[in-house]
Amino acid sequence: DSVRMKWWEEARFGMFIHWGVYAQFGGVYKGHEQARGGAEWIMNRSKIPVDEYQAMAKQFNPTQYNADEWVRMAKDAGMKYLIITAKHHDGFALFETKASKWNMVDATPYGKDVLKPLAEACRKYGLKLGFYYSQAQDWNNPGGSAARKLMREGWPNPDSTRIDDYTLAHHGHWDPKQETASFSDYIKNVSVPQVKELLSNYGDIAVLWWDTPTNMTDEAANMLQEQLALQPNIITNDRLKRPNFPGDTKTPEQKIPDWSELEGKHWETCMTMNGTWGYRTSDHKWKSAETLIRNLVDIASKGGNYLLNVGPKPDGSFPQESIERLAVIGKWMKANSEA
Ligand code: FUL
Repeated sequence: DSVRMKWWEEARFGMFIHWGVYAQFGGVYKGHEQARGGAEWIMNRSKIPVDEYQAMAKQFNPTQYNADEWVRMAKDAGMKYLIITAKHHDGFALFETKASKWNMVDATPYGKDVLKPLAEACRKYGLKLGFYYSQAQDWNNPGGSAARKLMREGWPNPDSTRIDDYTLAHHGHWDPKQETASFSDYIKNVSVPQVKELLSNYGDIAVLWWDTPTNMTDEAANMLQEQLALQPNIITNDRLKRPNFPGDTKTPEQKIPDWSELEGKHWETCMTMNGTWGYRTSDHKWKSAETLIRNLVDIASKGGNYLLNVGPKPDGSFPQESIERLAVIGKWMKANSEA
């Protein structure tokens, strides 16, 4: 075990990437700013019907996507690993999959698996690659779960009371299409096969980053965990299912834990550079490069890792503000490294 965790203990710094169809909205639905949460939550927060959300993928054509450039920027910033949302809560797979048509190859004009070139670039530059996978929550593949968020205080939709009543009566769902399969069918037919694909088709995968165990059962968690045997050295976090599946790492979100709080444990603080994980046009609350460097030093000195997020634009490029901050961090890293 200590051998398996060694690279992770030494890594200290990684890049998180949140990218998917939600980038296409940029936090705006029908002219209305999304009221709460990260922009990757827009489908749930604004209760966008399944057909409408899926139609947006027909415009998702990231012609500026350049995996080599992404990984080079991470490497130049001093990052040692990269974790990308292979599938976030909107259920959209950035990869080629036989388990659902709701994926980059079949549902977009771009028509290509974007994880393949990323895996190649990571090999080329010597970065470890990890996949974020929303195993339970899925708002497009039928049977997936949905966190119960209401609209009332948020989006000013004249229909919001009706939609909220429906959502309360339907375990967080807002579109009948979401409930045309059972959760266990979803796990069997989408989640498990996709995890199998992710752990089989991209070479060495260093991390599987589970998220939001809404509705998870021990049975479902066991089925997913069994797939990890495909990558014997893989490291997983604590978000598969609570409490029986602790994984290898703790995942404080948007905060740096107090000294001693996580002593003796493996932990990784994930954090946004502005206020959102997925791309949002109106979010200008960027942390300064100095703040980000201080966070990294603080976290490293306490024995943790810093997983710093970039939310690429729909065209596949990084926001300019992220590029600038990565460059400043990289300069500081070079000036302060022993080598
Ligand atoms: C959360 C998710 O719901 C957010 O969208 C984001 O992915 C964050 C890292 O984890 O729980």
